[in-house]
Amino acid sequence: MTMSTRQLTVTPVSGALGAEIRGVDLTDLTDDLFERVHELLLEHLVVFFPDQAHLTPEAHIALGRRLGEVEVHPFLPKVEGHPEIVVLDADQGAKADEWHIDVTFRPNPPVASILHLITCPEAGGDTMWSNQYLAYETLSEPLRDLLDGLTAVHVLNTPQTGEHRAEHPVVRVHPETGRRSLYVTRMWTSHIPQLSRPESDAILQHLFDHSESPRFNCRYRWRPGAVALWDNRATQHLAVNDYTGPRRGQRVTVLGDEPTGDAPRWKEYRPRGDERYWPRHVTARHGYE
Ligand SMILES: O=C(O)CCC(=O)C(=O)O
Repeated sequence: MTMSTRQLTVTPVSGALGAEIRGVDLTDLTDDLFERVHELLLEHLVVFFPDQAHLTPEAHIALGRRLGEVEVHPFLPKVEGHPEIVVLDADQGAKADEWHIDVTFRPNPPVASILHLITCPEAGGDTMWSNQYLAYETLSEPLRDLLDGLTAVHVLNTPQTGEHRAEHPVVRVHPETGRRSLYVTRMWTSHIPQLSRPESDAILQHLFDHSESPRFNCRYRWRPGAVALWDNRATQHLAVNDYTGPRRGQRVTVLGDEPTGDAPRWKEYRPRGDERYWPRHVTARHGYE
């Protein structure tokens, strides 16, 4: 159902998460309007602002700064003169077509991201998000109880980037809403250190499949100039790679958070005898193959 509050029109994108907000000019956000947008972000997890082609780099960065510290990304290409804005250009290989939470291989992954799509295909190139509160809440009680007491290791390892690695709770507690969400992701999570290798592989595989399920998803059809603002603490996302031709976006990323959850209830798993420990769920990024 579409809801109009004062000058805003809010239209849910799916039953799981996401809302399109009309009636906002992101270059001219009053404090009151920003507060409303922030509330809508916490409620819907990803909010979309169509028709923002006039958004300047300065206004894009300023919106990020209202939410927290703006990241200067260590290796992605940037907009000239604006190191706070990364360029995601499909022609340069930026096709993030695997489910992920942004940058979980660092100790302080982003709170939020703001993507301004400048150029997009006539059809295709949609982005999907998945609600990780629902992913957690729909697990059985015994599995939730187990996961509440575990951590997971997240790894990026490529020749260009070197190795980045961080350990976070498998279930995190959102610092603003107090809700629990699942916090593992196919792109970066390598293993659960308290479990044996086959246990970790099997449980992670189940959690990846479950957390990406269509019943927790929304899908956004871009038009040039639209902006998406998402909460990286309770969502995953993927860009659908079903197009050819140009697709180019500019992203500001907001930092200022360290994932917290329950303390781990068990020590690290100790392999017995000559048992080999490396997790099986690895990709080329992790360098274990
Ligand atoms: O290109 C997109 O739609 C999503 C990009 C993405 O995955 C990201 O900014 O982390």
